[in-house]
Amino acid sequence: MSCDVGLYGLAVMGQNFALNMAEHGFTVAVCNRSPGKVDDTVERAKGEGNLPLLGFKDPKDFVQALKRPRRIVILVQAGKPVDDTIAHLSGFLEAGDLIVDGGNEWFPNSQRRAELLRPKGILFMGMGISGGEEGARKGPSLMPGGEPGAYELMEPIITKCAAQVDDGPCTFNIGPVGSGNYVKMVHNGIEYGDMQMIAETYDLLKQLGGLTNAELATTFTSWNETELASFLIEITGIIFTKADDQGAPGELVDYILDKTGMKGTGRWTIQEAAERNSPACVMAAALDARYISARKDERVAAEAILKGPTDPTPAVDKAAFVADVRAALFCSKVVSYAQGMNLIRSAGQELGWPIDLAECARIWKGGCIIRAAFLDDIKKAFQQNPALPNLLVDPYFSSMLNSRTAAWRRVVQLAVVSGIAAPAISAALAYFDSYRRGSLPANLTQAQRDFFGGHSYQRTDRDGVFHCEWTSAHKAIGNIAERT
Ligand code: NBP
Repeated sequence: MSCDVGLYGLAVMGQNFALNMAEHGFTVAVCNRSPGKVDDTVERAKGEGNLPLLGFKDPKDFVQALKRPRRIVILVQAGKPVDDTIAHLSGFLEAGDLIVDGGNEWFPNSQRRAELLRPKGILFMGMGISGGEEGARKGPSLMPGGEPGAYELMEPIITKCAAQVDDGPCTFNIGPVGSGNYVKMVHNGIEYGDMQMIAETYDLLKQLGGLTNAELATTFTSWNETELASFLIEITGIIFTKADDQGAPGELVDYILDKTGMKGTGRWTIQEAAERNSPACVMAAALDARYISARKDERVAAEAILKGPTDPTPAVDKAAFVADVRAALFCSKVVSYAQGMNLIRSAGQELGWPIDLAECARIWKGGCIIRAAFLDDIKKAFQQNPALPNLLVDPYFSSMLNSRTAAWRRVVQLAVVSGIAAPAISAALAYFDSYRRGSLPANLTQAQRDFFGGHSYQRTDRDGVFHCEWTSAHKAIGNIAERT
């Protein structure tokens, strides 16, 4: 029997994505380094409706079971395991076959692998998969970027296996190799930002608003019916209702240590934002918050040394405060997504990937962790104006922001005077206040650069490039352009 597609790597993601493909009618061959997982997957396929899935313990048999041109999805740990797997499998492949790496991979690694395989005529694709275990099984958001012809080979499978939303499957041909990994990386950075901003709203509502877990659950659940409707808001509402599972009184959330782990894709996003000169302060604040959270012992020691505000915490009207926090969260989210979209565009321009931002927003509407109602509005904004310089100046979003800035400011102000850190929400407001100003104090920064380094400056009142001797001991030397 010839199989339609192969899946190598049967941990959480691979096993579930293999079953997803089989459920959509594709005959799937599966293989894994440790043979036990092959048996587990075959058992699951039987148990979940006798799905068309065949297990192979020998990679050569696995490859030979596939119809040509062969399509193999790899879902092993990113980095060296992917190189090892490609080296192993490619020995059995022929020109025209395709390898798809579905892991969270650093995009230059995908580009390097594509180059390595090109002389053999083997196609390569890096495809970000979002949605975790459940998404992989029931329909993830798929972000493919591949060699010419690669998408066409995978299209019949991935358009069926991706999450389906009102305007189609949550996938599209993002562009060349690396672009799919890049979009997935930014997706993960946005995810960091969303999670941090929600954590900040929780802190503010609890510390300043005095909301109990029951009230927090009600608040987040009701927010899920508003412009904030999203997967992360929905699960947050549920988290506050979960009783402790070890028999301690109250809710589990109160017993979880305040240390956040991470696997590195958020850090890549910030490294890339710096590389592309693209502001990403919300995601950077979220990354910093994770680093600070990890230093639990230091924080506990510092608590006894460093003082917070001495003035009494201002009293708040609970209902009004909840409304303000909702507005602040929405505005901050808009800033974060604007920064993520701009980063994708900057990279796309520099790397020669003409990525469709409206389509990126659309494929995040379902299946993935950042799925949210307002992604439809983001899609529309970029559809109406693909050259939109910033989501903030889209007519819909600018009006949403402008009508909420007073609430946003009240929340940040209250956080500051109360000594409650809200780094992502505050950073978002600072970005908004910088971006909306035609004049910034950067004139002074540039003057300093010219003072100590002769870096020159432009003037507001005349053309040219200028340098000045800033102390009386030196003579002004005038317009550099005129001198040269
Ligand atoms: P893991 O990232 O935990 O990797 C485990 C798999 O890698 C196993 O199949 C293991 O084989 C295989 N493997 C390793 Br480790 N070293 C290998 C080697 N040298 N050669 C061959 N196989 C090797 O699996 P995962 O959590 O399913 O994630 C897979 C990819 O998807 C990763 O890139 C991950 O970042 C990404 N991702 C994960 C999630 C998630 O929620 N887990 C979500 C989105 C994306 P073995 O069984 O023989 O040890």
